[in-house]
Order: sequence, then C-alpha cells, then structure tokens
Amino acid sequence: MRLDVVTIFPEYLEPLNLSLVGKARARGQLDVRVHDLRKFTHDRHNTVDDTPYGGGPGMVMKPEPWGEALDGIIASGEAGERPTLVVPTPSGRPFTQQLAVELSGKPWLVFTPARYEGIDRRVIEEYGERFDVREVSIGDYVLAGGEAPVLVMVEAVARLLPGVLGNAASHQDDSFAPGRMESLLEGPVYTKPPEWRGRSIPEVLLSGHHGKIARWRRDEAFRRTAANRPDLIEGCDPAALDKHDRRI
Ligand code: 6GU
Repeated sequence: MRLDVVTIFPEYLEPLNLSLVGKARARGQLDVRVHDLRKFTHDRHNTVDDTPYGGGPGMVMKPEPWGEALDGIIASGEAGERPTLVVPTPSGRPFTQQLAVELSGKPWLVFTPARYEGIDRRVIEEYGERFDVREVSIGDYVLAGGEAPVLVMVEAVARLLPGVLGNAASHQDDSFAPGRMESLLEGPVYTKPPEWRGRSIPEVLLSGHHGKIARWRRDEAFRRTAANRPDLIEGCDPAALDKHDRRI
C-alpha cells in the first residue's frame, strides 16, 4: 500500500518510522511519503493561510499550495492508479473500525491534515469530482490540526494489512471488529507471575477447561461493555445476547 501525507509539519509524522508502521515500511509492505506543503508556495514567506471570506476568527488554508501538491502526487502514480483522498476534519464522518477495514483494501491513500480553520472548500470540491474523497473525524473533540488523526488512522489501517501483524487471527476478535459475533469490548488479560503484590489470577484461567474459560471471557466482555459502553449493548441485536448476559 502507498500512503502520501501533505502537511506543514512533516516532523509531526516521524512516529511513522517507529514500531508496527516503521517495520512495515522497512519490509516494503508500506510505501509512506511525507510532503511539506510549504514547498508548493512561491512567495518569500511560504504563505499557506489567509483570512476567511465573510469574516470571522482564525485563518483558512489557501487552495493553490494544496492543488500543486496534490496534482504532483497524483501524477507520480502508475498510469491509471487513483488514490483515495482522506481529509481529516472534526466535521467529517466518524473514523470507525469498519472504515479502517475499507481503507486497508485500497492500494493508495493520500492524507491532507490541515491546521487553522481548515482548507478552502474548493479543494475538496475540485478533487471530489475526480477522486474518492473521504472527510473523516476521529472523535467528538477538537484538535489543533489533522496530523495526530493521520497517525491514528495510519496505525489502524496498517495493522490490518496482510502480513503486518504477526498473527492474522489476532485482529479477528478486536473490539469493534466488523462481523464480530457479539460487538462487545475485549475483557481483561493476565500474564505471569501468577501472584503480584498479593493479587492472583482468576482461577478459571488456570483450570485448563476451555469451555469455562470461553464462558468467563464472554461474561467479562459483557460486563465491561455494559459499564463503559452501554450504547453498544442498546444497539445490539437481542439475538446476539444470551441467557447469561441477562443475569449479569
Ligand atoms: Cl480529523 N481534526 C481535528 N483538527 N480535530 C479533530 C479531528 C480531526 N477529529 C476529531 N477532532
């Protein structure tokens, strides 16, 4: 998969050299290219913003540098290859595991994290006519720019690529995985030592009884979901619940 990111803070994307995403790049599974938007300006001050038409607070990102940057990136692709443009904005559609799965099936994503009050609308219109453009928000709070959301989205997408996680089965039971039998949060996990600061491991996990362990994990997942995300249980198909759940 190819990923391009256009930003006025290329250094903000340096964590893409680390950990899971960094290793996927080193292995050649991900081709990540970060571009400095200011390189596509032509004035002495490398201006990327201006005052909003109609007045109001803050500044708006000028369309010309985005147009030059995106045209150059698009032209650098193989003949006929068309990227999906991902535009981070608090006004976008929610970024969910389902969208991460959908994006992980695309060959080429271009991210356009903005600062200030956002990008001149005409840029989204212009590319929206020719490309698949997704305006996406990572949650109901306001950040100063789209760079942190790009780190979030790239990590969520990259770990779904074939061969990036050690074990392909390990994301089949992720909390929020689409098609998960019950969409419950994952329950608690334990490892050695068997006792730590006087705290032991739930007995059932040491029993070797796989049926009882599965039952216990399902109950813990239900309990945690009811406590932390009651909305997920309200929205659940009642057929996905069982007799045990009603007793918890
Ligand atoms: Cl994608 N951008 C910004 N600036 N703030 C956000 C966001 C995105 N998602 C949630 N808050």
